[in-house]
Amino acid sequence: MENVEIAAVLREVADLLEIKGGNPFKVRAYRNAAQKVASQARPLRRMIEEEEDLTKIPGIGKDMSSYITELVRTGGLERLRELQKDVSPTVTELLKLDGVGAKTAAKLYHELGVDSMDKLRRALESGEVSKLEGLGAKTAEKMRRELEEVTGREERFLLSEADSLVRPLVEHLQDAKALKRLQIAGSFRRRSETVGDIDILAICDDWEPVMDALTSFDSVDRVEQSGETRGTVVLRSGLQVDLRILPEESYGAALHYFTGSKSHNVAVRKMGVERGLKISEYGVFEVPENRNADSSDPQEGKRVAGKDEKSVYKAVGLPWIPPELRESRGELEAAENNDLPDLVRMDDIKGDLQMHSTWSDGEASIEEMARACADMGYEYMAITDHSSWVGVTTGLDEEKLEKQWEELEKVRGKVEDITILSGMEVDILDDGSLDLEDGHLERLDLVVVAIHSNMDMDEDEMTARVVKALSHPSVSILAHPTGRKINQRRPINIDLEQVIDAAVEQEVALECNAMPNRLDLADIHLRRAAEKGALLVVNTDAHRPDHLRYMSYGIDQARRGWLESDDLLNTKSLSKLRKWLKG
Ligand code: DGT
Ligand code: CA
Ligand code: CA
Ligand code: ZN
Repeated sequence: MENVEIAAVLREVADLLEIKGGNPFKVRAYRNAAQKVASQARPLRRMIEEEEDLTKIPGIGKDMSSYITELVRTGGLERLRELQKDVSPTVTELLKLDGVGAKTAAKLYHELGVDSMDKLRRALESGEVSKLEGLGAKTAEKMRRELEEVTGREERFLLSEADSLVRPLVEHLQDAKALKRLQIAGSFRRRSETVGDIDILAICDDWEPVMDALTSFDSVDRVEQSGETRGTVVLRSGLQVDLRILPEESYGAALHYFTGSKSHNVAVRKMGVERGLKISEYGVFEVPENRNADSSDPQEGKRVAGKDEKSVYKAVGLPWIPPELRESRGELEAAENNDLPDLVRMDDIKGDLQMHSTWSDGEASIEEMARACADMGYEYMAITDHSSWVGVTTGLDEEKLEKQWEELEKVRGKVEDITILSGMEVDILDDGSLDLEDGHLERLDLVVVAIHSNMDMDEDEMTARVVKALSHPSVSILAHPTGRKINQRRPINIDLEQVIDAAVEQEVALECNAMPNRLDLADIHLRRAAEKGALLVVNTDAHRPDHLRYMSYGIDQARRGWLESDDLLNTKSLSKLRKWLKG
């Protein structure tokens, strides 16, 4: 059982407990624990195997530790089964609706017996919902719209979730006898922000032990098929995994085919047809004069390429194309013109310019964050705690900020192998002004601005709000520009073209927030911004040290946005960064 799965169970307990009306402290304890577990780099199952003490993890107490141990050892949780007797287990579905929290779900459930999306739809239609005390017609209407959206949306896994579910499976498969080579293809290899399923390719001397390894993997919930060339399983988390076993000579062609995207494949295949070649997952074949390249036999003709991926591209006169670009967004033309971008890499990153500490809603001290950033090998970092507006947290006002500077100075003395910039994530208020007075803004090394409140303004108002904030001379970075959360919250209504133009004019960097459920800006917007001459920056927005490793997801997204090292602010050396901040 992987950390994400454990976290999901703990979250479910929290949800059910809250809907039942249980002790709010307990609810919070489960929720916190779920968060902690999900972001641990080390698999808890391994800690349990090695009889390590889970309470070492901050936020995991004794009770929680025994629940997690029970869950990992038995695959279930008595506490959850009990709750599911008290409260209909399907009622947590309702929480997927934006704006429906446990309180509303509890009301719908206890007063109307609503415990599923279907029943909610009926209750909305009959007008019962709008009659509930404290809800009203407006809320009911919003619920109806949300319901439509959620039911039309397929659940896809975050790339980070897929990563943590697949890593142990790959390790397990690699131990299988007779395995020679293994690689993940599909949207996972293209580093899409979400993945529908996982496509694994393997070469082996004997298929049986490899298939057996797949179907016997601990997290497998059910086996859909398993045979000589293909196996499909569904993991307990709901993630489907396809394994294909290939002959060595086809490996490159299959890797190319199953990496996709589909539209990229179609375009490459078309280039093949123009050259008298048939390109399939089995290889690249010369089509005999009298035959049609579109005929159905995949293997006729002489094999001319396909052992490795490079040979497939070479057969149509192209250099190898990085998987992140294979979305049919002009990469074939760029490749033909020898104009593929030299994509940014993790090694290019010299610092992280947005993170939080215990001075606002972060969970680690400045010193802990600084040491963790130094461990990442960075040259610099910025502490950017929230300003005071953000209602949910205790942000910094002017007085606290002065105190924080004193602490920053102390930590600078202690952690010398990294430069710590003083920053702040300042709220953009409704009228576009900033939540900190100018005198203080000027004294900061770095001012990050962001929208955290009143997120449902209409487009014109929102655009004007953000554009005005960018015109403030102290602002360096616009954080998570669209505010979206994948599978959770829609982006704000905003005209990004205008925001990009303003960012270029005001020399403000636009963020690619690397939190795996944000990835904001998204790939196509990153690319658009760079094309228009905007500077971008990949930040983790870390709230504790282990979030810093999410930088790689931001880099994945940046690569999908065709970004090169020079397009980013945080690939600059410290002296160049300082110059830019002053300029
Ligand atoms: P996903 O799983 O929805 O996140 O996205 P993918 O891209 O992993 O798609 P998937 O798993 O359905 O198929 C894996 C790759 O196989 C896909 O990227 C391209 C290739 N493929 C699948 N079906 C077709 C097809 O009908 N035509 C072509 N040309 N390629 C296909
Ligand atoms: Ca897939
Ligand atoms: Ca698939
Ligand atoms: Zn923020």
